[in-house]
Amino acid sequence: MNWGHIDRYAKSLIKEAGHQIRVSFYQQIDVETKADANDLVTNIDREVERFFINRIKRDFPTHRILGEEGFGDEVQSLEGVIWMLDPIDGTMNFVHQKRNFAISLGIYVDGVGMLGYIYDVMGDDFYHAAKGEGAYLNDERLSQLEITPLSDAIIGINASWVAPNRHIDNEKVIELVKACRGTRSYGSAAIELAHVSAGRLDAYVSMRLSPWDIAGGIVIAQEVGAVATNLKGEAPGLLGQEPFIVARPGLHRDLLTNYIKLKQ
Ligand code: 2AM
Ligand code: CA
Ligand code: CA
Ligand code: CA
Repeated sequence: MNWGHIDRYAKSLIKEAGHQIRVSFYQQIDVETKADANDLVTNIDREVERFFINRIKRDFPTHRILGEEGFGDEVQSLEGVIWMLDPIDGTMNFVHQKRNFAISLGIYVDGVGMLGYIYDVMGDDFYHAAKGEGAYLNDERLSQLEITPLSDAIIGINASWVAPNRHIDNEKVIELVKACRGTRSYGSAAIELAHVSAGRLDAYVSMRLSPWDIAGGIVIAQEVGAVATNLKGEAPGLLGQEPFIVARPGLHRDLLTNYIKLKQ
């Protein structure tokens, strides 16, 4: 497989899609809800996904595509080449803030992440990595992450996990919020993964993410030495929704052992 060619192709496709999204702010954006009133989708999410799929199917007919809006393939196994695509990660930000959203893409072969991309469209920050070749923000290589104690760490976590809920021991989350230096929530899993990879966040935790939210970001994060797993400490399955954590090496173990506890 000519990975250099696929890498250049994917980058140019993402840049073109980013341009389409920026132009879309001059058009009508129709907002609908999906699973619940706060789970948004727009015509632009769908159009951008279809744009990717039409191109990839034309130029790489043997590859499969797993996309959030469902225009791709029904993927039930990780065999072969799979493009895992979120056309807009952070749709609520896209609708309400017109910034802080990203195109997220990971290209996997037999379940192994080969290429990863996160494009913060309005910030024009393009994070990219090829397995074994380091991670980059635009043209700048990202440094390997060093160990940071929890007391000096900023944790990306949604405030809802501090309230009582059925998924996770919120008393432990309250302890975590007190023990760390600070918390942040950006509303785009891909951008939070990019922040961890660039050393601006020390960890990011989410209780329910899909393959397209994290596939690109995992490739980037692993190239700088971050650890990305489910809450059992296993590699994400990438076939369904799962809780997810990514963090600097030592911090990852500390968070899983002492603070992030799933209810039985
Ligand atoms: P999305 O914007 O592509 O839907 C914060 O909401 C983060 O969680 C975003 O990355 C969002 O991706 C993701 N997410 C995953 N499942 C979600 C859901 N059911 N509702 C809202 N956001 C979801
Ligand atoms: Ca969505
Ligand atoms: Ca998403
Ligand atoms: Ca999305």
